[in-house]
Amino acid sequence: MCIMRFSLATITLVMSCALTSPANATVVFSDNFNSQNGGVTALNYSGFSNFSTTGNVDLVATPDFGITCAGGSGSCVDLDGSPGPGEIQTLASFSFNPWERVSFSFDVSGSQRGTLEDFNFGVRTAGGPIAFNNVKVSTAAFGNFNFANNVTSSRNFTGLGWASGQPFGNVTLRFDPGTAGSFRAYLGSGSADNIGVLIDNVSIDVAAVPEPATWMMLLAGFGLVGAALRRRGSALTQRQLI
Ligand SMILES: [Ca+2]
Ligand SMILES: [Ca+2]
Repeated sequence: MCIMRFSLATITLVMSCALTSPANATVVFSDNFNSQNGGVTALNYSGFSNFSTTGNVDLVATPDFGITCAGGSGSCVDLDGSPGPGEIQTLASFSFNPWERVSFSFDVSGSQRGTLEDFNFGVRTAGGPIAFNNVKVSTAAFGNFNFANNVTSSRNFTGLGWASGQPFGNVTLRFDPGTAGSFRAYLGSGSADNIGVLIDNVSIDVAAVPEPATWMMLLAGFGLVGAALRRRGSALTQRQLI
């Protein structure tokens, strides 16, 4: 029985590790815009360190125009420039493999200036279409949304309306790529009246799901169970013979 207790404890340990071990998340990109342009507001800004721009977006430093960026200080991006519409897209592209999970995350708030504003976001593959599996968008404001798998060159989410007073909250797009590839992430607005949603704290991470090491632990655990059961059977046989 001692062998069995040891084995069950081992199994519990292995299963516990498999279920609770954080995925091997690697943050491959993050930008809070706070040091951009020396922390100074710039309308129709296109000098981002990590993003290209299309159309016009504004870099806004708290508390200019009555705007407070995420966390109560620092800078953020108004996606509807002077005027918009505008878009920012990561300069770098980020690679992934089929055993990994990709998450593109950012904080977004309403305009803080009395208008209902739209925005759109997504990812564009840099090396041709890929399978987007287990696509999920999580929002602090409105909960979680799951989407069907498909194979495409870009995964876009458009026409999202954010009320003026909607506070900064996280939005995360995650997907499990079916094949290796790479992508750039973007955020944009369709309106052009100088006032848009505010974006802050953009990040991208790539995590193995599950980690190969976790699978190895699971396989090792199953091996121990098999060995324990074989030893138990052998002991019973010996007792029966005695
Ligand atoms: Ca910021
Ligand atoms: Ca607008």
